Amino acid sequence: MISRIDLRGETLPEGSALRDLLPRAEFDVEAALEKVRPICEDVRHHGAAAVIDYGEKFDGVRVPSLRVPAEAIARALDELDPAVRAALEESIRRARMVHREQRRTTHTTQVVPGGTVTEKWIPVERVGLYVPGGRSVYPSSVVMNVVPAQEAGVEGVAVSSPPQKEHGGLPHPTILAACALLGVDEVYAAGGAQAIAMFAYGTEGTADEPGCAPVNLVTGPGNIYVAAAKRLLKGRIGIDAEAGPTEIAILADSTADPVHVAADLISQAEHDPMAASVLVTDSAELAEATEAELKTQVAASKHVDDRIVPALAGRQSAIVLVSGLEDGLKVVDAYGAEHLEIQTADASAVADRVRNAGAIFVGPWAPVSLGDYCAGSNHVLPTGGCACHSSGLSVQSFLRGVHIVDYSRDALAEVAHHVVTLAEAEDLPAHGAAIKARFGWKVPESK
Ligand code: HSO
Ligand code: ZN
Repeated sequence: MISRIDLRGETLPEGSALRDLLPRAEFDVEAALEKVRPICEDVRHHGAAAVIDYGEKFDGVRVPSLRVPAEAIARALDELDPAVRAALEESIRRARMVHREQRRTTHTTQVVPGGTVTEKWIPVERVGLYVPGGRSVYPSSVVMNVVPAQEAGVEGVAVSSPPQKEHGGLPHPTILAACALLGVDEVYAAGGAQAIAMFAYGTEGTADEPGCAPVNLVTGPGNIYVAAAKRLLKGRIGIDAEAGPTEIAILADSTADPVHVAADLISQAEHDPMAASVLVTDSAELAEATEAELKTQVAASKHVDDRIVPALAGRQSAIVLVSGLEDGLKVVDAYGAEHLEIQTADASAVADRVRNAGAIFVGPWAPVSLGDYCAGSNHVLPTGGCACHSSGLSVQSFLRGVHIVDYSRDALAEVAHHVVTLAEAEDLPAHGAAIKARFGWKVPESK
């Protein structure tokens, strides 16, 4: 069901050599670029009509209009199961608590008397939040995208999710209900690359419906075509990340409970046949017990043949045996998992030593599925090893830091000779002249 990689008795290689020994899903965004390029071009030139045509082709339903009417959003909330509503409200409340504290404050540094640099954090003006709707319909992802954008102070928040044939061409009703709970009223029934292109280029309105104004930034997970469209349109728009299949790594020792370990490995395998579940342990007994437990629990699971078994049996998943915790830490750092659970003795001390992970879940009572829904943390996280250079979605993702430079005459005079010297050293005399022009074309005396 799951392969084993035995790294015991070896000196572990460093860096990328170690990474090469570890399992990882193929996620060839480059290959999808050629398919996505004509779609983006079409949307650029033909606007909403092209987005609707592609919706018909890929989602199997032709929508009368892209913009979801306000009544449909209100109706979805009215018809939402009360238990789901209560759970979403709690998820939103906790996410707001955490993300509100991520707000940045303006900070002014007085460099010299009369010379200050202020760093001000300005929200992006308008964002497009993509919520998948194929195999996965995740209202929780609406929460994880919308909350940080709102807490950052973004004024224009638009959501897009694929039209669903069974729902008359609207996005899934729980997606719409989540938008209603969050106070988002600009929602589009568009999916895939065409939705990202719609956000990037905007669409003209008609007499019957307003168009979609272009956005500055697109965030949110999606399939390989969404990732390819993000790569293609990056620059025109900002993007959060090219999300790949979900990943869980668990660093566990003999104190871990194999029932929990197996359940957590299966929990992320349930997303996608390409999802990765990786156990890193120094305990052969835990490895054995987890494998046995996987068999039992998989047999009792849903989504077995189409997702869980191919995910666990795929080359992206494995049980990695290491000689000890130190090697385990090296392995999880080299892997840089989207989600990393620490199920060891003294888990918080071990977690503190991890360098690369999208989010870290500490001890037996913090499974990844808690973070997926209701921990207050964000579940839009870096995949594919990108955790070594990127963060998950946060308020910061929706802010830009702008330096405001304010110098008096005296403050400029004091440093003028250094500016002129550096300008000359770089053979850019006009840079120096811009200083001299302010002082009668002379470099002020240095004090
Ligand atoms: N684990 C997924 C997010 C998710 N889980 C949504 C359930 N619903 C990627 O972090
Ligand atoms: Zn999940």
